[in-house]
Amino acid sequence: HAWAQTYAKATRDHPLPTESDGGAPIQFSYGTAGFRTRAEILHSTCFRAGALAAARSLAHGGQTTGIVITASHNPARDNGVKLVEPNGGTMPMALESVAEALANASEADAEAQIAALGEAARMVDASAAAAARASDRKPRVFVARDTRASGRALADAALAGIRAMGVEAVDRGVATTPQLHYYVLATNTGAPDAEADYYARLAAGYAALTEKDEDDMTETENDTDNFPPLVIDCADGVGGDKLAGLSEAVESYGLRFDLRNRGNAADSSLNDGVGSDLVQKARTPPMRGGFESLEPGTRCVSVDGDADRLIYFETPRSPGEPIALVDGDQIAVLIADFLGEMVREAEPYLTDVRVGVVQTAYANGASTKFLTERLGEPPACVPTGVKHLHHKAEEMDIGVYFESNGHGTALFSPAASKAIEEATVEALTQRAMPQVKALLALTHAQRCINPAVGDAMSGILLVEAILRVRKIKGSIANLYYTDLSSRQTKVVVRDRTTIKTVDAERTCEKPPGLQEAIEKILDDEGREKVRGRAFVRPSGTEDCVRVYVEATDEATVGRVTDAIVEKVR
Ligand code: 16G
Ligand code: ZN
Repeated sequence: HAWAQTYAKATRDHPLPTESDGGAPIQFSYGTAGFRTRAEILHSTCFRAGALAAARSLAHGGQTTGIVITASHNPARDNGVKLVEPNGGTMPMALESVAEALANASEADAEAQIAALGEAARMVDASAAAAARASDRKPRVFVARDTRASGRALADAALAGIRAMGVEAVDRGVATTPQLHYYVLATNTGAPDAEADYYARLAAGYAALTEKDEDDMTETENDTDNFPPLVIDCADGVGGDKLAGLSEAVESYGLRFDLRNRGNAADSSLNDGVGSDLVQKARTPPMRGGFESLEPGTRCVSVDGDADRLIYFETPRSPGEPIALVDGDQIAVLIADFLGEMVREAEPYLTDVRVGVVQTAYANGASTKFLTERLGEPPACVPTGVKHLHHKAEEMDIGVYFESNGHGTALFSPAASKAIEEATVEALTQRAMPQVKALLALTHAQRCINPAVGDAMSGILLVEAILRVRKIKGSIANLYYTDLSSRQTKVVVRDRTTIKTVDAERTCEKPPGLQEAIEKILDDEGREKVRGRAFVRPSGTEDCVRVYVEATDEATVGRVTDAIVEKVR
C-alpha cells in the first residue's frame, strides 16, 4: 500500500492509553453506535478511526467519507467516534470486527493495523467497486465534533489519522451528527454541502409542505398561523447553536423556536438533568431551562447531545401531574399516518407504494397494536440501534422507523421517489388537483427530511409541518392510542455477556431458564388480561442489563419488574 510507510510512522505518535483494565490492555469495542468511552482514553482510537475512514474513501474510489466525534446522550466526560460511509449512512456491520482489530492492535504492531486498514480499503460490494475503479476523485474525509471539551483534541487525532493515509482531511468544525452525515451524502451527489445549504434545504421543504392553497387562504385568517413558539430543550449540546441556525432559516415561514439549555449559561452541563434521554426515561421535564414556569400543556421538544433524537412532551396540565410524553413511537405513528394518507389520496395516479413502519421491542405495545390494525400487518421489529432500523426501512417503499427514545426518520426508496415524480406529472396533465396536492406533499416531505439519517432538526420540521397541514393545535399526546404503562430498569450484573437474545431481543436464549422464568412471571399475572410483555437484554452502550416491562397498570409493571430483576441478578 502506498500509505503503509507513512502510516506506520505516524501511528507511533498516537499511542494506546497507558491505563489498563485490571492488568490487561483496555479493549475498545465498536458498540451500537461506534467507539464510545471516557474521552481521555480515546486518542489512539480517534487517530485510527480517522485512518479507517480514509481507507473507506479509498475503497470507494475517493468518494468522501466522514467521522463524527461525539458521545451523544452520554455524560460530558465521555466521548466517542463513529464513521460515515459515502452514502451518508453508518459503517457496515461487517466492518465492525475490522475496526476493533484496528483499534486494539498494539502500537508496536503496525503490521496488524495496516492489515486491518487494507481490509477496510478492499471491502466494498461489486457495484461500488466498479464505480470506484471508474472514479478519479481525490480521496477525502470530513471530520465533525460535538461541543464536548475533549472534542477538539480528538478531532485533531482523527485528522492526523486521515493525513497519515495520504488522504485529504477536512475539518467541518462543530456539527450535529446528522449534519455531518448530510454533508457527506450531499458532496458525493454533487449537491451543495455548506451548513447554510443544509438549513436552506430543510427550510424549503418545510415551507413548501406548509404553503397554503387558496382554500386555506379564504378561511378566516387561519388561526394555525398563530402557533406559539416551540419550546426546545437543547440538552446543553450542539443542538443549541445549530437549532438557532435552523431557526433563522424557518422564521420567515412562521415557525418560531424558543431555545432553552443552549449550553451557553453558567450552569450549563451537557445531558445532565436535561435532554431527550432524561425526559423519555424519567418522564420529567428538563431540570433546567425554566420548563416548570411554562403554561400547563405547552408543547415542548427535547433533543439529545448530538441532536439526532427528538422527543416531544407537554408540560403538566395541573401541578403534581407528570408530563405527557410523545415518544418516538407516537412520532412514528404521526408521520406514518400522514404519509399513508397522502399515498392513499394520490390514487389512482400513485399505485404500489406502501408505507411501512419499523420498531424495536421497546415500542409501546399500544403503538404496535394500532399500527398492526392500521397497516393490516404488524410493523417490522428489529434489534435496538439505528443501524438495524435503518437497514430494515431501506427494504420498504416508504419506511418510517423510530426507536421509542426518539431516533428515527422516514426513508423513501429511489423507486418510490420516482413513482411520486411520475405520478405528479400524470396527475397534473389530467388536472387531478386533489391528487396533485397529495403528491406534492410527498415530494415536499422528502425535502424537509434529512435523507441520510434520523435528525432531530428535520424531525421537528416534519412534525411541525404535519401539525400545521392537519390543523392540529391542541395536545398531540396519545393522539392515536393510549400508551400502556411501561418501565425500563437498569440492572448491574457481574457479566452481561452471559445473556444472549434472539427474535429481535424479545427472547432470552441464554442463560438457560431465564426466558421460562419471565414467561411464568407474566402468566402468573394473567398475561392476556393485563396485556403483559417483558424482555431482558444486555445494553449495547453500558455495562448493564436492561429490563423492560409493560402492562395495563403501574402496579403490575412494578411487580413484574421486581420479579424479573430478581431472576436476572
Ligand atoms: C445507541 C444507539 C441507539 C440505541 C441505544 C441503546 C445509535 C445512533 N444509537 O445510543 O439507537 O437506542 O444505543 O443503548 O444507533 P443501550 O443498548 O445501552 O440500551
Ligand atoms: Zn444521539
